[in-house]
Amino acid sequence: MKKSEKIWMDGEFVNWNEAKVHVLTHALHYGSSVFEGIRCYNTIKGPAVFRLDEHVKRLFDSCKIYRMELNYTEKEIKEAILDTIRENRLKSCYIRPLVFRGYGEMGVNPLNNPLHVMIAVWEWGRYLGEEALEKGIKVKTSSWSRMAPNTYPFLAKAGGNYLNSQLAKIEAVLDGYDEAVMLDTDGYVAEGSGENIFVIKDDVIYTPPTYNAILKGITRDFVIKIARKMGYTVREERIPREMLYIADELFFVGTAAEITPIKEIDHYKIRENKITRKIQDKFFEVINRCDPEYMTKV
Ligand code: PPE
Repeated sequence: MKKSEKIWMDGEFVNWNEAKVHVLTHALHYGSSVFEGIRCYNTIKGPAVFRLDEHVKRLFDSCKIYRMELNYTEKEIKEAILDTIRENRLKSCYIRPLVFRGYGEMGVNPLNNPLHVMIAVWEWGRYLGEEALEKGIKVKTSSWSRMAPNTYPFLAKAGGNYLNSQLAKIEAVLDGYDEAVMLDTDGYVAEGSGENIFVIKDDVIYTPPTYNAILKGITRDFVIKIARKMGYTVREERIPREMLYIADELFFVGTAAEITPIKEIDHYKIRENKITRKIQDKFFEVINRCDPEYMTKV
């Protein structure tokens, strides 16, 4: 990864190389962390953050689910994020706020361990490869299912959830694919290891509903809104696996992945991407012209 200069740790800026934790940090042993992934873009009005309010709200929701009581308000965290971008003098970057249980006691019970917050920013290009946005990617259905209801809460963006994602991603990469599509425990389409998925069939746009073992993605929400504004029918409904194979178009969305077309799934070719392109263009148009409905200036 590309290093920046400073990381915000519990209210102070520390040098990138000195932003360290103890090896007995609770989160290292038990996955007790929640985080966000946000992007700042260089727009015609200067650097601006895409859907900052929504991301910070989701971070606080994740904390609530895991009973992590922050000593900061949402407003303070938003300010800290903007300050961290300014401090590093970056025009566009990826933003990673992380809340984690620290060093103190050992054992599963996390309630007596200190809670820490850090915010890192760095330049991060194309998540799924240089040409992913233009040419599309190859994916496979994972042999691993997304977590079942009442196991790990999927509405929390928690560090531990990404063990499940890692298994799927590792399998996909070792098998020669760019990314995995995961099903829920009933066999319905859920999401990618780090993206939400959309399916287009006969000009109707489908995406799995929030109860289908998915992270309630902020890019997903944006795509649903703008696609409807563009006149498309968007349906949040359960998607059987084979629907992916007969789709006209398929694409992934997420902060890191942005809008990435899928050109092949399980060796079935997906030949079109007309509507995907239109949505992708709209996404970058909203960002580049710094639409105040979605963008917060740094
Ligand atoms: N599902 C998962 C499992 C997921 O991790 C992400 C984001 C999404 C859907 C899309 O959510 P949103 O970013 O709100 O549109 N994944 C983040 C982390 C990726 C990583 O490798 O780290 C991201 O895109 O920032």
